[in-house]
Amino acid sequence: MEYIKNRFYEKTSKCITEYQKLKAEHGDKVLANVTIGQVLTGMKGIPALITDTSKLDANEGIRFRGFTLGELRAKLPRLDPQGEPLPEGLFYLMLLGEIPEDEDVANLSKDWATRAHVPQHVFDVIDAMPKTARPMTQFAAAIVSMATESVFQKAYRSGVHKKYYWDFMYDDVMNLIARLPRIAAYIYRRCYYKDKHIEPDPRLDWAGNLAHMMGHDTDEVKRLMRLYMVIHADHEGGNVSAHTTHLVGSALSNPYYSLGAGMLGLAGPLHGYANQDVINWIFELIEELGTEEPTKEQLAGYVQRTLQSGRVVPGYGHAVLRVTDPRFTAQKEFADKYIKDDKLVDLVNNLYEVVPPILGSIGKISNPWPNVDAYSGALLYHYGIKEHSFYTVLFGVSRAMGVLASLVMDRLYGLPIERPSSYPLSWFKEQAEKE
Ligand code: HAX
Repeated sequence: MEYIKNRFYEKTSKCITEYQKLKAEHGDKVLANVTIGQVLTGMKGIPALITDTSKLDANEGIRFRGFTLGELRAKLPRLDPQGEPLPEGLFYLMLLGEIPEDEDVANLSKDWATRAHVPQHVFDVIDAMPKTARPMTQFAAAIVSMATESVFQKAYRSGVHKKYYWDFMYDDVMNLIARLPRIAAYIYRRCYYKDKHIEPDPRLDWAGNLAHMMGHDTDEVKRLMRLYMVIHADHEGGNVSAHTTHLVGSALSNPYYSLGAGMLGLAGPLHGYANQDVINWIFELIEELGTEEPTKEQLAGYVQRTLQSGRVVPGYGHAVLRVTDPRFTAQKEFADKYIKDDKLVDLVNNLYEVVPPILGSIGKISNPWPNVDAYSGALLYHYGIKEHSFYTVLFGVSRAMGVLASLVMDRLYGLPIERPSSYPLSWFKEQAEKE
């Protein structure tokens, strides 16, 4: 499947010159003034990272290489004309900047299937942990333990010229993405199905195989898994999982270390763990209210109690978005189309009516609208994937595609080690008091 790699090089290597020219000729150009407020609120809005794979607009949501989610769901290749696009197609688009043909996607599926063998020691590392270890702990440890396989690391140590780093990085990245479904499914079957593992089926697509190995081998779950893997894949470069992967990679750490670090960021409650928190919070709600079909007044009361107890309402709010997340809408459309009479899905839909006005009325919350995590658990639960402590692993399998595509580009551009400046709090106070 060398042609994908060659095309990637042909297309992206042109940008190396642009990058070098920008650096040499326009290095002094001022992009933006940084306010103390931006620094104190998590560096929001500071243009500081190069990410080509996707761009997030506050009022529109994510665009992958210029395409909205809706456009991609119509344009990317799929197995069934009525089904969801294959994540392989999205990866191709993120990497190359062009919509693939059916054949390209089929080739990528085959390429990943041939790279999917997971070394035994990775399973041994997972098995060394108690089954009660959080699935994200097992997932990140498994990823890091695969660094023994890193061709990038071997090449670096053998003294290869830095202009070829991207080439080895590409192979590591493809191997890594190819193996993630097997690792995720292994953790799933280990934790919840008494170690009764299911072998991969190399004829299946990447997401379909994940559903198969998890033991949810129906067309419906495969369709959901393809949607899930597409919508979670990337959210520009500043989110915690993407930024961490990129930052660790900037030290020329191998992609196994970089992604492992990124996944540990994803495991935080304000990021990817929110997809578990939402379901936990909803089950607590059902327990406290004593009904699976609460009224909107009951829901509003529960939301108020959550806020009064100093907690966040999980699945709502966003650091960049200021509208309902299109990834939420894509899942809602999916549910509206395929799911009838599901109390959990109905409850999630009712929360969508109840929560935003309450959060909006507080005043300090920048975005009262739902994000991707508000819906995903209800869909997985509906289709029988009820083990919510696993949900962030699924997010991680998908997110790997975006952050690793970017990592190959980072090495092709030859991006330097990242090193922003820090100051004591007193320095910021002095700046504030200056004229
Ligand atoms: N419930 C209650 N309070 C909220 C809130 C929510 N859903 N969202 C924001 N706030 C609060 C913040 O905690 C902050 O309070 P303080 O000033 O007291 O510290 C205030 O409103 C201002 O925050 P903000 O500017 O609106 O939001 P941030 O950019 O700081 O944070 C978060 C963005 C997504 C982390 C935030 O909205 C949140 O905690 N949401 C709930 C958790 C969640 O759903 N996370 C997943 C986000 C999507 C994602 O990354 N998925 O992986």
